[in-house]
Amino acid sequence: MDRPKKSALTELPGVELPAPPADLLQRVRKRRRLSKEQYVDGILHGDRVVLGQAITLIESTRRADAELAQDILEACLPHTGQTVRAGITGVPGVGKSTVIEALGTHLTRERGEKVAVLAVDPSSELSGGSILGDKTRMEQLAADDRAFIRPSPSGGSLGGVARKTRETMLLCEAAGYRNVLVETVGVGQSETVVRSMVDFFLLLMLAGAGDELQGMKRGITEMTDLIAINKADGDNRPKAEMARREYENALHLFAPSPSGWSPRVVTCSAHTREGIAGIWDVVLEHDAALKANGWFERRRQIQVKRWMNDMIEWELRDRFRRHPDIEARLPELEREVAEGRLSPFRAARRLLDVYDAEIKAADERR
Ligand SMILES: Nc1nc2c(ncn2[C@@H]2O[C@H](COP(=O)(O)OP(=O)(O)OP(=O)(O)O)[C@@H](O)[C@H]2O)c(=O)[nH]1
Ligand SMILES: [Mg+2]
Repeated sequence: MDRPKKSALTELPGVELPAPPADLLQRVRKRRRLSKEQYVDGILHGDRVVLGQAITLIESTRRADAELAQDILEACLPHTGQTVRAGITGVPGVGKSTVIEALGTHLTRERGEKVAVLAVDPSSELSGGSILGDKTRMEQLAADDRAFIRPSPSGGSLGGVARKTRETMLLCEAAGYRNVLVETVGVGQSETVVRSMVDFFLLLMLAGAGDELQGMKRGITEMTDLIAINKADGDNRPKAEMARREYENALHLFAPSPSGWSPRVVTCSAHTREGIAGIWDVVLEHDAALKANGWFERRRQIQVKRWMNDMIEWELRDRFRRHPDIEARLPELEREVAEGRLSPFRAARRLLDVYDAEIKAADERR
């Protein structure tokens, strides 16, 4: 286990005490709110309980928690980045969670590495969390000391969910998880958002599921580094192999990505685990190729710039909506727009003017 012998939580100056029982320590920690230093120390020592609590701060809607979370994040930032970040997508039922279980245990058992499993699922408030509901699909990984599984943060917009997942990813990296797998539901915009936070994007497909070109929309193939036809086991094997060749041919129709990487197509079975190690080999090959030609660094720079801009937009929207004058006037103006008495353009302008005036007044008071 990577847990430290001593951390700020267990250390008493000058006294050597036997470590308290783990469950007691866990209960005490749960009740106490730690200082920033204690959180950071715990995370950097790979303490899973402290890591979990820090993530809870990131997910909290309380202002004080959010500020503490940002302080912790900033202190952890220098210890992040030396990692492999992979996103996994595919239609519901394709086997994302089962593949993650297989990939994750390949990493922990065969490669002896730590892995964090996160998710972006903006619908998780309704469904109760995609990964949590799937813990049975990740039984081995959930019981593995080298793995850390965190369900999708719930509540809020896709942007809010993505922001929290990004920050969670960084804390996990600081805690020594050198591989991060992010599962996303294969619907809506969440793939684009996950693509913008990972280095490698894996699309899972099924053979013979009707439309062979399911998901082969331009957008998704441009984002994809590897297509894996899952459930290539039993009677399904020949069909999967056929689908693999079809996808491979279809991919030739698209121009290669600017990074120089041409997407691959493989078959795999999360049940028999055939092809699972091969998927990770492709991830590592991609990692090495893009590091060699400079695209790895370039993409990460693009991603952090986008992150900064997302933060600005998110924060501006939040400040605007929480402003008392806006809160007071918004319902009335919405009603007028809905009833056709005011154009949406004019209503938006009016609210923005109110906000501008408020900022000007605040500036003058300073
Ligand atoms: N035969 C076979 N079945 C598989 C394989 N991988 C997954 N399954 C089964 O397919 C079903 C769906 O698997 P999940 O891993 O939950 O799929 P998912 O994509 O995570 O689904 P959502 O989270 O609902 O989007 C389960 O019954 C799995 O046991 C495989 O390689 N072979
Ligand atoms: Mg799943």
